[in-house]
Amino acid sequence: MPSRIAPIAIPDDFTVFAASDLHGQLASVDRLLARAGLSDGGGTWTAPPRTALVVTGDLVDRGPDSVGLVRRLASLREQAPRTGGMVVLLEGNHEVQLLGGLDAVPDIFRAFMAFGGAATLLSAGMTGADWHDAGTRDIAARFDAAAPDVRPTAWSFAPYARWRDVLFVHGGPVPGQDLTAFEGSAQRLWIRQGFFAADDPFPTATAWSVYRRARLERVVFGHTPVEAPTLFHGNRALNLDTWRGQTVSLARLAGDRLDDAVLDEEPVQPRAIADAPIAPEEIARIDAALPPVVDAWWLRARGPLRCS
Ligand SMILES: [Mn+2]
Repeated sequence: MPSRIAPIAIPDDFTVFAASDLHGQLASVDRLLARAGLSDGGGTWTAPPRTALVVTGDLVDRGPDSVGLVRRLASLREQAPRTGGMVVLLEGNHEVQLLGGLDAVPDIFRAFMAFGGAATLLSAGMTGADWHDAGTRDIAARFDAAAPDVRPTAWSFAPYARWRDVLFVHGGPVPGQDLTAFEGSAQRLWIRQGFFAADDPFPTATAWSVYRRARLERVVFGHTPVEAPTLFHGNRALNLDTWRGQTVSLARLAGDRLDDAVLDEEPVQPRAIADAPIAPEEIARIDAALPPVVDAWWLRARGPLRCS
C-alpha cells in the first residue's frame, strides 16, 4: 500500500521557482530550466545552493513526453539535495487520473482517457492497439512493463507545499476545510472558481481563516488554463497554468509580492493526441463528481490520513 506523503516545507531563505501544468512538455521545460540556471538543459541540476523548484501538479497527459518529463523532474529532485537545493513535485488531478485510472477505478479511468491520458500511454511506447478494446488491468500491466518507475514516482508527489506565507497547491485552498481535510481530500486538486473567483477575499475573509491562522496568505496554483500568468485576490494568488496561451511558464518568486515574480515562458509543442470533443457542462459534471470518488479510492489504496 503506498503511504501518504506529508506536505513539504521549503526553508524561508531559499530562492523559489514555480511552474504548473507542464503536461509532458519536456523540451520546453528543459529550455526554461536552463535559462533559469536550474539545469544544464538536460538531466543535470545546476542551481546554486538554497534554490527550490516547485511544480504544482499535472506533469502528465496531453503533451508529447509525459514519461520523459516525470523522469526528468524525478531525477532533478534526487540530485538537488546534493548541492543544497530541492525540487518539490506536487499532485495534480492528472496524476490522480493516471494512478486511479490504471488502478481500474472506472470513473477515474474514464476521466484519464477523456483528458489526455492516451498521450501518457503513447509516451510509454504504447500505441492505440495497446489500449483500444483492452481491459484496464491489461493497459496498466503494459504501462508498468514499459515504464515501471512512473506510477511509483507519481505516488511520491506531495499534497501541498509552503514557503514563507505562500501555499503551493494544484487547484487552490478549499473554503470550509481544516488543514487535515485539505491535505486528505481531493478537493484541492479540482477546485477552480470556488477559490480564485470567490467573492470572499483571500486570505482576509472568514471562509479562509484556517489558512490565515496557519500564516498561509498567498497561493501559487494552476489547474485552470489561462492565457498568461494571472493574479487573483488582490495579487495574493498566482495561476501559472498557461497552456491556454500555448506556453509553459516559470516564475521566480520575489520577496513579499506575487506581482513582483520574474516570469519566463516557452511555447508548448502540440498535443500528442487530440481529446475527443467534450462539452463544458460535461467537464463541470466530472469536476463535481470525481473528488468524492478519489477520496474513497485513496482510503482503499493508501489508508486514512494519519492524525496529527
Ligand atoms: Mn489540473
